[in-house]
Amino acid sequence: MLKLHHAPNSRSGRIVWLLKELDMPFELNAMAFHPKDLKSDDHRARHPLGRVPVLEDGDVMIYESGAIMEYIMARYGDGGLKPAVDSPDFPAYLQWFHYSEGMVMPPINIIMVNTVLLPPDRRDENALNQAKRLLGKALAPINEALEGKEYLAGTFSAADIQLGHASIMSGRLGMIGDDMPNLAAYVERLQQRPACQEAFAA
Ligand SMILES: N[C@@H](CCC(=O)N[C@@H](CS)C(=O)NCC(=O)O)C(=O)O
Repeated sequence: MLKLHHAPNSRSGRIVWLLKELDMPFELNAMAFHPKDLKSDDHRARHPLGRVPVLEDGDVMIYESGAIMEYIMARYGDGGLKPAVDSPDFPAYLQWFHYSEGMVMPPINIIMVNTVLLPPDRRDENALNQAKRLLGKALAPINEALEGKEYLAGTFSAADIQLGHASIMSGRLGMIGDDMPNLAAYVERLQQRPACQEAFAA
């Protein structure tokens, strides 16, 4: 059975979300989001940086949330949650799937570091403000792309998990303003999905 190495309120929720959407059984190794677990010798043997998510599948050990999503869909997804290669939705699927780690998560990381993770005396106000501006700029095209649409690439797909998760995080950081109504409605829509709710509760 697949085993997901997980910490709450982290990107490993994306994998829980995907597995729940696919209705696949899996074992969860729920660690604390704390160096005592993430930087332990056991976990560093799974991921050299001591990060999550990591997926274990028999002899396979794989990290990077996007790679894990693709791995699960390719081996077990039966063509679901991803447009076919010759579908007109396929380029948008690829673009938005990768936009999550490429454009949205980098400023989110800086915001998290300078609000939650570092002690107040080590936080950098300039870096925080710059990251907030960058995140606002990165979210605007998602809001535009969602004009008149429910999902990013045709019907609900793994791009909506990968970038949807980052969008929900952005909302929690107070970064989805009144000027982004499509994105706000999208986040609401995603949060109605039972698999999304289970992922954020895991
Ligand atoms: N690009 C990686 C990022 C992995 C990552 O940074 N995970 C965070 C949780 S969201 C983590 O494990 N942080 C713990 C740490 O930095 O010590 C992915 O998408 O899996």
